[in-house]
Amino acid sequence: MPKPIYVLNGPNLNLIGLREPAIYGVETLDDIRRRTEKRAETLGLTVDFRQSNHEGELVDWIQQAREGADGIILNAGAYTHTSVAILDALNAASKPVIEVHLSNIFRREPFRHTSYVSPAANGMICGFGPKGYEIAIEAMAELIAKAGR
Ligand code: CA2
Repeated sequence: MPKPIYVLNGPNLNLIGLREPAIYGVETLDDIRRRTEKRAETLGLTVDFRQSNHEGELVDWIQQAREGADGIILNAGAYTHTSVAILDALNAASKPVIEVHLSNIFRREPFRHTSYVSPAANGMICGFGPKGYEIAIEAMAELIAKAGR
């Protein structure tokens, strides 16, 4: 029985489209949820799209993914650059993981150039804005199809 792809979003991503449009664009997280769900549907996947400002809640959701999801797409927001707890949870999840960022973190401040999440990810997409979530869904569909072969 296919399970949803968890699309997990970290701190302050609830503010995109409302603040800092020069960096994060004008689409809200709800707009991104809709376009992600739409792309997933065309690929025969379902999405469980969530956002939290709390590190522990993100860790709880990643732990739930072990039983409840076929894969994890994660924009950990600022926790990307700090969280060993999220890295450990991803390593324990035994699921395909794709890391996404709206902005190109390597064109920004040096502290954003390090990702604690990347070592646990199959791949990372950054710099394409909301389109990155669709690219991630496409890549996830391929990873799942390959794993099932
Ligand atoms: O580019 C991304 O997707 C990020 O994960 C977004 C995070 C940032 O900390 C990462 O370095 C890169 C920030 C999420 C949104 O933060 C806002 C802050 C102020 C106003 C609006 C959004």
